[in-house]
Amino acid sequence: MLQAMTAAITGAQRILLTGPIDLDGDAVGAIVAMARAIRRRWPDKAVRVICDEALPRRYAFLAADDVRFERPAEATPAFDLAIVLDGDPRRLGAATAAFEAAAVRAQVDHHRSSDPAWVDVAVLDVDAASTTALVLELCDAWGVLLDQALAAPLFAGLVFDTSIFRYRLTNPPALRAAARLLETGIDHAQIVEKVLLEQSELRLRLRGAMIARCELALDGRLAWSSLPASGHLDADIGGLVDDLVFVESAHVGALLSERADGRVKISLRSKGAVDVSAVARSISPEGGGHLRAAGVIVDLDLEAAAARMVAAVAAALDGAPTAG
Ligand SMILES: [Mn+2]
Repeated sequence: MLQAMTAAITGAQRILLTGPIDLDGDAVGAIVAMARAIRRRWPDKAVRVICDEALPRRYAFLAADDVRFERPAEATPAFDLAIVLDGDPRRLGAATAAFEAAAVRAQVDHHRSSDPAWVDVAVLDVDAASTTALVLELCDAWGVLLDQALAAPLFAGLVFDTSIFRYRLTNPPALRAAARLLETGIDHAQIVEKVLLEQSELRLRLRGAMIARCELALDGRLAWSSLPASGHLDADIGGLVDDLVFVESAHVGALLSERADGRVKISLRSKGAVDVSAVARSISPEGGGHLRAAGVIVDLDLEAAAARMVAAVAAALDGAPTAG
């Protein structure tokens, strides 16, 4: 798995790194660390980062000036190798064309919804706590020295995806990786603050609106809420759904958010009895994610999206062993 990726990079000159739409802390951390690691190991390679969106401001501190996040341009010549990190080729948005045009397509990911058949080279491990944990394995395989420039983005991905080592994905390899990253002297508390704890005034108010509009359904087993379009971005509400799933009676939490493009993003969380990655896929084939955290974007208005979501969760709860 790692050898195939190493061979693909060795055989390429022009390398594209990309990530899924709605870049999160793990995607950004994985892309930044991967770009730096490839340049260290192969200084002659030309590495570019092209994503659907600009680098979210929250993560700007991870990228410095050496890793520039470009938006897709019409006249980009084809790459020898394109690598999508922390996502799959179906969710690249405007970066899809650049990815598809590459001679060799590769993926580094830990999502259940990913299928290695979609790419030529896959480093795929659903047990990895974060995609950055897999990038760390690549760094080790390449003998790249772990310093703060690599450790900070790698740590950002780990704490983002485990929500500071709380979620089940937290495992001994993740904690060993974290210990190694801290040994480089990174300011881990500051990374946690910037990546997860700091929030804008807008986000605080959206959280309030979400809580005020929360409803319990399916005998309290579903706690859900919705946010009409208010100029907010997906990045403003990422993770707010966590508040919903931890309502005592709930097995599933769901937050529906109306996007600027008129579509509705459905974010799903589970305490474990229900596989919300399967729920997301039952709502739309484009849905996906992890067993306990998943999402899907639908072309419906808020009301219709809510009805579709409640029906899908009801069906999943009926099939779940601890439901009822
Ligand atoms: Mn991830």
